[in-house]
Amino acid sequence: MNPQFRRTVQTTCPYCGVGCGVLATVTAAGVEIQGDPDHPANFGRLCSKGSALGETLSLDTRLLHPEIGGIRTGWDQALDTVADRFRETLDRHGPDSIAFYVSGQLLTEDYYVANKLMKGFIGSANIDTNSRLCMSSTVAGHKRAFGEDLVPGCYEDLELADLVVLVGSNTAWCHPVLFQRILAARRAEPKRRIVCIDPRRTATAEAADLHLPIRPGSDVLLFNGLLHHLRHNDCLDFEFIERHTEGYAAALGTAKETAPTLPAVAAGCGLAESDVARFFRMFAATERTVTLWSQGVNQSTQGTDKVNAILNVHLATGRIAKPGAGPLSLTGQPNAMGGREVGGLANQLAAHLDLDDPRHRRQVQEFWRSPRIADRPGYLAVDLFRAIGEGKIRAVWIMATNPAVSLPDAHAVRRALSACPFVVVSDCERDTDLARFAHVQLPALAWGEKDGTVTNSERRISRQRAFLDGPGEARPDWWIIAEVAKRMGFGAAFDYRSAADIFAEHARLSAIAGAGQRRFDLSGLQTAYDDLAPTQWPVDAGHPQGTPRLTFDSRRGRLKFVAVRPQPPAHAPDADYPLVLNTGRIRDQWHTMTRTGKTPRLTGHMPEPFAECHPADGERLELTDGALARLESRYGSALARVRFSAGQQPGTVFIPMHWSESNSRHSLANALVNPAVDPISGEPEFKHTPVQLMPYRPRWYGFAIARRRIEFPEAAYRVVIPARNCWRHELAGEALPEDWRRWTRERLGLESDDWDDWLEFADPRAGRYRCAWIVQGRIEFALFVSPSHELPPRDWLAGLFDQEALAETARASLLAGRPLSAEDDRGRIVCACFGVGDKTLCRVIASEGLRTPEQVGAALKAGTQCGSCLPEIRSLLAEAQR
Ligand SMILES: Nc1nc2c(c(=O)[nH]1)N[C@H]1C(S)=C(S)[C@@H](COP(=O)(O)OP(=O)(O)OC[C@H]3O[C@@H](n4cnc5c(=O)[nH]c(N)nc54)[C@H](O)[C@@H]3O)O[C@H]1N2
Ligand SMILES: Nc1nc2c(c(=O)[nH]1)N[C@H]1C(S)=C(S)[C@@H](COP(=O)(O)OP(=O)(O)OC[C@H]3O[C@@H](n4cnc5c(=O)[nH]c(N)nc54)[C@H](O)[C@@H]3O)O[C@H]1N2
Ligand code: SF4
Ligand SMILES: [Mo]
Repeated sequence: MNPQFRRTVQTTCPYCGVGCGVLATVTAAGVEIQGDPDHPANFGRLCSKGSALGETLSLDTRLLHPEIGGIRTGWDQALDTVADRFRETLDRHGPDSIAFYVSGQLLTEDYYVANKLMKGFIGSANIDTNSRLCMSSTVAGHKRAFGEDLVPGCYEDLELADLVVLVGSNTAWCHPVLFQRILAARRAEPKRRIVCIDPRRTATAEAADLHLPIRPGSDVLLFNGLLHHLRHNDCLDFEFIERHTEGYAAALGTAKETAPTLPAVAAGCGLAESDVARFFRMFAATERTVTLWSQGVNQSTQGTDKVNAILNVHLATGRIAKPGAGPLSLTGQPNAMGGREVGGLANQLAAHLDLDDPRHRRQVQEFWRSPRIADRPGYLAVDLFRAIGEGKIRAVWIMATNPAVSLPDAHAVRRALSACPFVVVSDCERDTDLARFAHVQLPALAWGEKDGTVTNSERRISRQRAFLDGPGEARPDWWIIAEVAKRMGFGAAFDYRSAADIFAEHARLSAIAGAGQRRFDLSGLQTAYDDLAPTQWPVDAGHPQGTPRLTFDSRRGRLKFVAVRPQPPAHAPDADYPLVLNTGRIRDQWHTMTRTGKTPRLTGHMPEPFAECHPADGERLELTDGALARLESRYGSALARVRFSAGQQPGTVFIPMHWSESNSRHSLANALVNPAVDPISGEPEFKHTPVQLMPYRPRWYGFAIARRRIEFPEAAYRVVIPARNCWRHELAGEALPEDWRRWTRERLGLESDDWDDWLEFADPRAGRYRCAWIVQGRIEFALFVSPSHELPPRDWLAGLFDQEALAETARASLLAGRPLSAEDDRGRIVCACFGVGDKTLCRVIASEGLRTPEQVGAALKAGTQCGSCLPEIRSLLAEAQR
């Protein structure tokens, strides 16, 4: 490439539903990433994950060619195989024997085509999506309250609100740029308040003015209590209730009955009465209130009811779709919303039309000119995989999601997949846990290569634009689906030349839906696809520039209160499984880590799977902070590093969802999680599984740092972590090798005279062993083994792999197993942008007497770029001042 060459493309971040605009500049040296100052979601900001996008584009683990049975093949052969097999299954076993399982990470155009093929041409509604695991409770709640899946407000409301209530959302880590917008608004107007309702004291809770560490699962009670309180204190907007809503009396009646008094609410939610009272007073007194929520609400067997309990208080106060006031669901995936618009769920049609309405079905069928149309809901995600296991579904196509990792009761899902006669997987990566079950693997273009649109949490449609050439034989998802459709004999309806063609068709269908009173309507989109600026739907004749806030008037039907009753989670802890397992996300990793797990910038913050519990529980259970623990539920078991945290409620344990067999052994969160689902939405209860937690006592702990990934098949616990010039392997084992040197050399595949310079320290009686292999002055490999989890600092050792020639002092400290000076150990990475660790931060905060994040930024640069680490820097500062 010409070294002068620079080309900047405006695109959208492929991670969370904030939907930040990104400027990607291709240079001879690589891809530079910046926030797009003109994008209204982020105005130039990016979080740690977005900033690191340029480092996740390597091709070494990509799937670049179609494969059948793990063997490379050509597109024709692969597509014919898929189409023939689907056609044959359809003819022999009927439309419902085939299923698609898709994803909120597909672009709208891909999603539209997948849904069209399944519902209109194969003729089944057996297409569900990972959004079932994510937003389906909100979709169901919206439909109950609004008659349609509508997000009334927009991000600007967060800056206009005087009170922001965050329910079951770790916004600081999961929607970081929005969280920064909320914090900036509070800085600008200090009377503004933030309330966080979460059983854990998260980074979000740390930054809030009031944290309500609610008993897991009790949100309906809290919001019923709030509704009752608002009525009791005469804070309702009766004019709004009368003009726009129905069902108020019943909802209030149920709220009164189930949440009779403040003490009853506080006791039921496990909260201090004074805290509940303070929250209720704040809510009552603040007209401009926005309530945001995500998975602490949705992923519950009461998820839909939780959503309606929240919507009820907004309807009752008329605080909806007003500047600075309204309910706002935070969507997880970049295109969770787009999927909802194309009807990608098994109980939707397309363009917000209803599967169970014969008129809607006819409209869509006529528009598609399709031979048939699904006329009843298909299987919802968890049931879909159950049906695969039972042999009811005989062929499944999975796109852009990894159910072997992300569905609850993962072992059952894996059994189902291995029993399924035909599994097709479209992905960008080659070696995922799911790939092992695929009969056919189809290589999809990835972010930066593909072209299309996504819709963020505030209904804003933005373009993702390609800035890289597609590698190998990878193709856009829509193309792959359309090719299969053509080969199944549905050619005419799938003859698209580009994503733009598909979007135009989708917009035309939305116009039909819009004319029939649906709010989802893109009929007014005038600009050419390529130039499409970020726009909020509906875009119709009345709103050619899009619509920041929806208006509600009775012409479109009344908004509905839903009477909701608090229910306990599906499974209560008992003597065998006494703790409640909560699962979720960490700041710098995205789901199964296929992209964020590639860059050391993002793996440093929380490199290993962990189980966070209250220190009192930990001590009672004889756990040791930093050692390993074993978790067990009725469904499976997992290993994780123990972290004591006073922010974790006694009786609960939290583990992250991210680790899989591809990068760890025995640390799969969903091996533990129960498959209970919300009866209305079908969304799984990822946040509440009874488990047992106990010390795991391996014979040895160790870690190895190497220039490449090493299998270590005997290690019962093994986590692989990419670092800058090496791979870290965290290990623990149950069998003690007789001879560590021989064991090590076998793992490295070394012949007896292969090694050059081998440093070694062994104390077999104490169970300690250390070695380092140096080739031509450069370190190749180091292993540290001990009977306890206390081992030398990894960051420092990994840093030695940056040296082209190992310094003499480094050799000495290698064998001593510790850095010669404390400064060499920066500790665990806190600031991902500048690689600043917790030990460095604590040292400098103490030695220079720093008191504010600004001072820390001036001294170490930490926190000055993306700001995702500011909540943690603030807690380190607070600790230092304690
Ligand atoms: N860094 C990062 N960001 C992401 C993602 C990621 O993988 N990594 N994924 C994206 C996706 S797809 C999603 S869906 C979002 C999810 O974003 P969030 O919903 O913010 O993330 P989670 O960590 O799943 O869960 C949120 C919180 O719910 C709390 N919770 C558990 N039980 C209850 C309860 O009964 N009541 C209440 N009130 N709270 C409870 C948990 O303690 C947790 O802190 O994040 C998006 N953003
Ligand atoms: N225990 C527990 N489990 C959970 C959750 C939880 O909180 N706790 N949260 C749930 C939620 S909210 C979600 S959203 C899910 C997420 O779970 P998944 O969707 O399973 O996780 P991802 O790692 O995002 O999977 C995306 C896959 O698509 C591939 N991919 C990326 N881009 C493309 C593309 O353009 N085309 C194709 N074909 N493939 C692509 C990636 O390589 C990756 O393999 O997890 C759910 N599971
Ligand atoms: S907040 Fe971060 S992950 Fe989410 S869209 Fe913006 S840059 Fe991407
Ligand atoms: Mo999600």
